Amino acid sequence: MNAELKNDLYLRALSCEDVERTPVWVMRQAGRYLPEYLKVRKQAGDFMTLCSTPELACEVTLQPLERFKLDAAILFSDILTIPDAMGLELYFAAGEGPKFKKPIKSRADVTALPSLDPNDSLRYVMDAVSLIRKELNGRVPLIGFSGSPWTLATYMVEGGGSKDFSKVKGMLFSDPSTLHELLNKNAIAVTNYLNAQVAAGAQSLMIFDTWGGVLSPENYKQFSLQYMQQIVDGLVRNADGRKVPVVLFTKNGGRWLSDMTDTGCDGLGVDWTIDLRDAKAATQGRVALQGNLDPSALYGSPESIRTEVKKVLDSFGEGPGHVFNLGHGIHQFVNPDHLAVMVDAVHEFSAVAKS
Ligand code: 1CP
Repeated sequence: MNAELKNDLYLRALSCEDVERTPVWVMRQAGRYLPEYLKVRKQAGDFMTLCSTPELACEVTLQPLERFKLDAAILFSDILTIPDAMGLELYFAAGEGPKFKKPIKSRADVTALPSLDPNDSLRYVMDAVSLIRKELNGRVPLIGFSGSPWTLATYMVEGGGSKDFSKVKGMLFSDPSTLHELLNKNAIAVTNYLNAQVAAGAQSLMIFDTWGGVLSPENYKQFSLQYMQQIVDGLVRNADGRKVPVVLFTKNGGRWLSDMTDTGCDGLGVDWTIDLRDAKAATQGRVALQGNLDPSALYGSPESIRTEVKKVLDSFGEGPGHVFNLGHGIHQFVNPDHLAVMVDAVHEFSAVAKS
């Protein structure tokens, strides 16, 4: 498992060390836009079987690395494995996205949630991490991940995805102590889950706070950021004699980058609604920045993709601490060849800029 890392650009960039060129990976790089992914998912039968069969999860994790010159692999799994393991029973209704059979409806439901031993009920994730790490054989680092306590709570209370978050926001305003109890349980579960991923071989960690941006500034701090802070404080930050960088990503959280930096994380994922010049000014080199091409730019022509890549690199400008990424996950209907254009352009332009 400890094969030497042949490409550590990603880890070095997250430590704000100098790099020969800007490393690049893509949120949801293993997913539905890839025909080879769809083939394996079909073979698995359904999404959860794919996640819970380590050999298949490993296979789809490695698929994008065969096609594109990426500098990191991300574990193939989902943020909703935690509530599933807590007994909410995740399923995917055709064409409707993730849903829970037993959503949280009351204080009693929150109190009844079991505490998790990630090496027991989420053993399949740890087995996937170990297998992927072995199969990577030091090619690039492996990113482990989880959802933020707030983002997990939105799915747990709404019973699936939501447009207006009426149930979870109803709870926030009318019964905040129940929501805090849920968020605290989620924060403990996420901390243990991420530490178990590191023990199994993850070399960097990312926390996806996809829905933090729907909160007011005050509520963001109280109901999302506070619990990400709790996690950052509880994480193992070194493994195999090397730092395990932690990256926080709040979609639509551009206003709060300075507060997020105060958690002591190593990097921030930045969506495309903020200019990296402003993100840099807000964070003052205290963290690395990961982002932030608009995922829809990949619907444009190859020529326009190259132009947009250059703009993102220029907006970060000189100095260490940049990881190129999309500002959110790659869209399902993007032509994979367009992602190759993006990745190749990052290689070409950032190496020139640094030589
Ligand atoms: O049909 C399919 O194959 C299912 C589509 C899919 C995939 C490919 C889902 C269901 N999850 C995943 C994998 C996944 N999910 C990964 C690993 C892939 C990679 O990055 O290479 C990761 C990191 C996630 C994380 C995730 N799941 C987030 C946070 C990141 C984000 O996109 O904001 C969220 C919010 C989820 C929930 C979820 N799971 C699946 C879907 C379609 C969704 C989103 C539902 C919604 O819009 O509310």
